Amino acid sequence: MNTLKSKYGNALEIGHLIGGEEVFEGRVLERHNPSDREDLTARFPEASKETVRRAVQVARKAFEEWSRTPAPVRGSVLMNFASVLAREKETLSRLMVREIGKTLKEARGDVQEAIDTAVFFASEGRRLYGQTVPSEMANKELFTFRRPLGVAGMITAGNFPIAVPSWKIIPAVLTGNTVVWKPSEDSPALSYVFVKLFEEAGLPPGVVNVVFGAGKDSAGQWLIELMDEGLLNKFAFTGSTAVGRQIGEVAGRNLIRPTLELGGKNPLIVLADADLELAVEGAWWSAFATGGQRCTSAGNVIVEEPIYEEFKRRFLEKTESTVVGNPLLYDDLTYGPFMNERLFQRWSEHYQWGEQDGAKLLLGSGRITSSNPYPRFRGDPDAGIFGTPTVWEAAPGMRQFEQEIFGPTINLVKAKDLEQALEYANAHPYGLSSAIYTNHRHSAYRFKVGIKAGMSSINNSTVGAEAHLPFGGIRGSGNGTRESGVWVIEEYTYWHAVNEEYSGRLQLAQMDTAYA
Ligand code: UN1
Repeated sequence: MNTLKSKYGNALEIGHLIGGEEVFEGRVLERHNPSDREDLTARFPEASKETVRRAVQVARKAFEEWSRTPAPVRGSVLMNFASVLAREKETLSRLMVREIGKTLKEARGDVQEAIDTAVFFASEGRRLYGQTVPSEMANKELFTFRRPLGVAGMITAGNFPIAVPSWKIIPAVLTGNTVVWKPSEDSPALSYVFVKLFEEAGLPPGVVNVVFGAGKDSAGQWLIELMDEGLLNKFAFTGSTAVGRQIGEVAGRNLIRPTLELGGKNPLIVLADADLELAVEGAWWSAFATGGQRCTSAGNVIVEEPIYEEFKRRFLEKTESTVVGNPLLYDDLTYGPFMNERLFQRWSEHYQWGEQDGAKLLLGSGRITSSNPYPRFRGDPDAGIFGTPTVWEAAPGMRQFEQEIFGPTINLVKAKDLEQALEYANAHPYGLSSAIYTNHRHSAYRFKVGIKAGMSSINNSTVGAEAHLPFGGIRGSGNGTRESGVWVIEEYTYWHAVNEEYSGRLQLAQMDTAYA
């Protein structure tokens, strides 16, 4: 690693990390702060298929020793990692503000989530229990052991550049697997530093390897192809549903069970008996936290008819208080820039669909620039990629209602009653997060059993999952696998059943008495 001068701090000149060595192979790409597109955070290479293959081979070799290292010892490396991350929390958070444009407050939360995950799994190393199982026969004992799968390929998005990789890498490593990770091209410096800090905490070289790339025909694709060559034993992915399906297909024909955390179009229902102030604030934060660039961001706020107009008035008023700007220069922002131009382009398109499908624009005007100013903008709008908070009135059946937009846009949707609200809440292809605001216990119960989602909040936001609860979705949001908490251990291990015979005879189950 070399450091280079950049506008607001140093930039890193980094290579892939393979077996603890830094490998400078491939065309060099650059990452700039999306708030000003000038501040360089990293110069990083694009891995060829051969480079990715080498990383996989190194991970296979490292597996031999790491899988035999006792789980409590692996856990102690995680404990050290938690301390190192805590020591570097502020530096990492500030780098995150520069590299992906999160507000400092949210960036700190992102790093904290990784610290909490490391602490949680550090002690799981002492609890990686198997079972003893009674045998049908005397003088025989049966056991189960958890065994690691092997080499896990991972591809992650840039919106939670420390937290989400930690949900994957930490349990994978704790259970004795080794990793080849292709992080987002939006967060190369953070990904590099994450692995360097892990190695500083005592992780042996080759246990976690990083290969960089960007775009379609690149490191991520090579990793998927290497899975198809039979070189991987596990795959974990956070990103779009389309890519998730492709990974699912390749994994399926290779008999690998992938972990897929995909898109969302998360509904938030507000019933007439709700605490309106709480609901307005919760819906607003669910829509605009991280500028809507969360898979858990709310997509549709479904409001019961009697309070619809009142909710709309208050919600628009609240949305008008949203402060947007450059998070490197200002602290009190709701959100910063889009992470990249591609996400911005996708978001801009919804302005056309909205109109075409008959949705009604209540607030918002697209990209913030000096000729399209936003009154509560802080900084230089022309320098970065910023969008106005945007509110539509929409209905089921519209693209606006059904498709993930991944930006600061929310739809208000009117429903007759709870039953219709539930029907609408399920009328999209996803099933990740969801929420309801109500003071009625039975309505909350009806929602809990009727909603099709992996995660639900009662009187709280769709975003902000805790680090030790199972995270994940159903339908278009994933394949039912879960990250976080003890549940994720199932994703990185298989059960090994062992029987031990003490009788001195050939004793077999389900055999006639001649063998008993
Ligand atoms: C994501 O957007 O991929 O629950 C993850 C939340 C965050 C994680 C979001 N803790 O909103």
